[in-house]
Amino acid sequence: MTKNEKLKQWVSEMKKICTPDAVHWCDGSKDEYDRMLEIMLDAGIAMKLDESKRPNSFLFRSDPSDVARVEDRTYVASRKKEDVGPTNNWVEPKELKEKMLKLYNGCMKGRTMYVIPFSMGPIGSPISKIGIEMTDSPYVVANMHIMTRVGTKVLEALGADGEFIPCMHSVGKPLAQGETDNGKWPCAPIEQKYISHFPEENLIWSYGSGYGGNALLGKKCLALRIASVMAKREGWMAEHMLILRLTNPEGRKFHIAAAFPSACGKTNLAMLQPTIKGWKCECIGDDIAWMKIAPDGSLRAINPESGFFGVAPGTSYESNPMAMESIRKNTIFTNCLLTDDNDIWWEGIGVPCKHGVDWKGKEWTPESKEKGAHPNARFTAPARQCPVICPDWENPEGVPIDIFIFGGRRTSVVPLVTESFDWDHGVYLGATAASEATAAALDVKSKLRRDPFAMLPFCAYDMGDYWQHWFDMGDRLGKKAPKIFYVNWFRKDADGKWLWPGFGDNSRVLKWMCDRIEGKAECVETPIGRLPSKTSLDLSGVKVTGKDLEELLKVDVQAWKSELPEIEEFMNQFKDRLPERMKKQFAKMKKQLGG
Ligand code: OXD
Ligand code: MN
Repeated sequence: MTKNEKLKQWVSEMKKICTPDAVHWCDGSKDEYDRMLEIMLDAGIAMKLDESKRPNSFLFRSDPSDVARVEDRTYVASRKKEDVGPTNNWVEPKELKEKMLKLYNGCMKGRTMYVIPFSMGPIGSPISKIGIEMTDSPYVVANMHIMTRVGTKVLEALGADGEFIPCMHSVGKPLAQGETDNGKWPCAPIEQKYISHFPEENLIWSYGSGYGGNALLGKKCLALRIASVMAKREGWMAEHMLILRLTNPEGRKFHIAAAFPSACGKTNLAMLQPTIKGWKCECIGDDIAWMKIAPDGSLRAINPESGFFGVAPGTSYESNPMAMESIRKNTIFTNCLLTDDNDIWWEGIGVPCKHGVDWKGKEWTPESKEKGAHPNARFTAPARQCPVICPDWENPEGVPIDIFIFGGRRTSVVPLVTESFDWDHGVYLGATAASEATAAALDVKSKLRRDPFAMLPFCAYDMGDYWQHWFDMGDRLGKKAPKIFYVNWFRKDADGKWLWPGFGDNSRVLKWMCDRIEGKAECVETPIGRLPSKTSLDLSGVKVTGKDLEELLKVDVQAWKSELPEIEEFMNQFKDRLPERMKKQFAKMKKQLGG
């Protein structure tokens, strides 16, 4: 229990509304984790995997309607509509609360309400924040144990009058007297799902979904949406970025934070195994970075999470051996295929599967029409299990960021790597980032999606104001501002063949960036930014033909020019919130492209 009156009051208030059968305060212990899994094994919604192959690991199958984030059902309820801008769903806060209170009323009948005290970031770090999630889902409790720091030590850090971010969650499936889940993943129908944010109150209310970012509220809801608003208010940064450390053969350490939209290989890059001799890469985080300017003027980053909630399909010993090692034990799998020998499998795991049970619980063979694993099937694994986790990954002071990278999945037009001319141009590159479709959100259908800073689904205030915040941070960082680059690993030739080997060979591009910082690598000036000169990329031992390299580093001025009207239209939606400095960047780009 806690001495924090505000917390006690909130718990008792929500208990009255949700009427759970019991309340359990989570202590974060291993016993508690085991108990959650036991409850779910008994309810028939968890399966224990083979102990010798995958120790202490479990498989869940969600309801087919509850497999990803639901952007259409995600709301930002600021007091003023104009503050959320055109990229968020706005509802008047009072109206949304009234609607949701009706749903919360009695929603935990037959279930236990778990109170999860959690810290985003190492407990006690000047960059960390405390959240309290209330949930009726043992699946959420177990996942939060992995993804955040949970338990009594957080309540101790909170003390009697510390600040916390209240995160309310229910799966929205009360149980009648004697009813059990009986093998069925509990959730509410799509039209009753609400993932709601009240930024002025630092408050999160989620109802109806038990899955991922909709339910593990520390992640997208707190560490990105609510934190984005707090960061703007308080002068720091909450970004959808991986963090890694790259050490060169001379021992100099570079810290890189990189933003890519969902399903662009962020986890792969975060755990990169360099193919160039003498370079070492270590992972600090794979999804979110919180950054503050330290007293020495450097930008210091922490990973607020303590686990990986990674997309399983496509993960293999070839694409990401370090992720495969991270998930060998103590891992929760969701919506993967179950093999006949009680292990997991998914498309792109690198080994064949002849027979199994698919993510919907149906018999599956390679001849089946449907996929064995859902494209957004996930693993939840402790970060400490990653063999290349950086020794400083829990350093409360964070690591100093030298390089920002933006990117997206573009099969054409965008070259392998571009260095921005300066900070403002880098902000323009981040703002105009675009990617081709993803499976991480249920309801995103358009082919090319502009996803500024990979924050489109996660920035909970006007995107124009967010860009201004980036310009302001650049001013404050001055000479200590990280260099900004834009990358695209996904170029294809006219026959649909990948032009760049990717994966470990992406280290060659990172090396070029580090060498640029040290003034050791050449570049060529182009209208869109600085690109590597043909000889400055280290391609020793890799098979990239001269023709492919030329294509990878080509700037097709005509193609870039043809995207300008759409970029202009995209920017103009922010009306008077579009920063003057962004308009200037656009005009400059247009001029440079001869438009
Ligand atoms: C994620 C996402 O799950 O970005 O990380 O959708
Ligand atoms: Mn993400």
